[in-house]
Amino acid sequence: MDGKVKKGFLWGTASAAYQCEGGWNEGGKGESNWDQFCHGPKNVKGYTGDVAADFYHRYKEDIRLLKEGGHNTLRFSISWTRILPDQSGKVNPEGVAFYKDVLKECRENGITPNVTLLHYDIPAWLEDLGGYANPIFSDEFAKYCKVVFEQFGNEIPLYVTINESTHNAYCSYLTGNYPPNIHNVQTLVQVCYNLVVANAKAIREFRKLNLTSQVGIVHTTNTVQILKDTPEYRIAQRRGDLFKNKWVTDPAILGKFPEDLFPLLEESGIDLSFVKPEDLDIIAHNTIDFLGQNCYTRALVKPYESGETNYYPNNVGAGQKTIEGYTVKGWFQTDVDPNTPKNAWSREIYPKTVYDMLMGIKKDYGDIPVYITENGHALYEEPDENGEVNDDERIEFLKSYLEWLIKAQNEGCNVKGYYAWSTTDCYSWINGYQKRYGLIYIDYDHDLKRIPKKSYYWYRDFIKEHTED
Ligand code: BGP
Repeated sequence: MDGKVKKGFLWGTASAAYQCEGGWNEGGKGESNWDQFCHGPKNVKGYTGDVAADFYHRYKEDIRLLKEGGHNTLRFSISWTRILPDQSGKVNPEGVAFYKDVLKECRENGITPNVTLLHYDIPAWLEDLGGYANPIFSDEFAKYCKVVFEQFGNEIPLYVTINESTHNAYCSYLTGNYPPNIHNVQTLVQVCYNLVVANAKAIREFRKLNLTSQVGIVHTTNTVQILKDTPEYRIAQRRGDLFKNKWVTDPAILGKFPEDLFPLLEESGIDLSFVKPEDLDIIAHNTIDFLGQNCYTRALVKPYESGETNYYPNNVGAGQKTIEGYTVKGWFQTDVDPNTPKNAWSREIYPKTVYDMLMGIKKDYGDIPVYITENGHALYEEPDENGEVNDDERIEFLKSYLEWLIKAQNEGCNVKGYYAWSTTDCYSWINGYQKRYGLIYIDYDHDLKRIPKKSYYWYRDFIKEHTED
């Protein structure tokens, strides 16, 4: 496959505060739920983001590397507790100054910042009050967003309210591998709802300021596919799509929940008394300007057979042979295609999913601008005897996904940017540091030295060769 993307396309990489910043208690930062969890007894593996890739102290070096790598954008997130360290709501000037410096560095290096306000790390005090499950969550989140919009205004051209609300909710309230480590389907549904409301309330604050910036949400659309075309499989596919995607993207883009969602939830025994008409009104009037899509793989589903509702991630790596997946009682469960390759964390490698996803968005939502806000390949890796990291497998992965992306843009999809996950190696939630995604290697044993991998140079050349003049 050949082809180029249109001029002005954003090419970059992505990261998140807890995973790359470090400096967990520096500069007046308050404690987050991830600090609390990683320092507590439930963190059985013992890894923390206390230092991570030390972006907090080395952002200048990292941003310079991005420029040299031909990037024109960077996606990163703001740590809520760096801006508002405690419940008083008092702004931390050192936290604001840190992000102002990062933004300045981006500007001076021709890097457009794409900034996420919530990438999994909420204040520990809020977590102690029930976190996402507490109905006050959406108001607290909107208050924090208002501060960020006021402090940074048009310095940030692309704001993302929330990263992967449902994935976060499934891990936190279904699998229980993320804090607060709960398994409760009723609470899960309420959390997903609260996050939809939180997104809309944040957008309401954004609109009040009449900024020239744009605001979006980042979702991970696993395009839901089936291996058999029967009525039962098609029902499972629709239910999978509701569960995986539509209860985030429909309200964010169309301003309303899918019509079949609430009846199906009630049929499954969920008490929906937390749904409030005033929330639905806020959702209806506060929709996004663009959609961020994290794209790793598709979701293959089949009709429900047995088992309780759960999500089975693979935080073990090569030692775990079962495929990551879902069971949603009465709705659907994960299917497996034995013929496709899987990575060491049992995730299916299926490059065409980016094309299918972009085509699906075009069909369901028309021309809404889309950014692929994450796409990447996890590997166990270390430098060879020459000190080089030859990640040919990652290059193959990125190349194949990008070819499908270019094809989708050439066929009329409004995709405007692409971010490889991740900028440097960083903390992988629960997995720790052996699971690497970066285009830049971090030598954790030698002062966090940065070593651009082969994929970093490959990406630089790919950008040059595949962008229209
Ligand atoms: C996405 C998250 C990222 C990142 C990535 C890889 O879901 O938005 O923060 O972690 O997945 O996930 P993992 O590190 O679990 O492999």
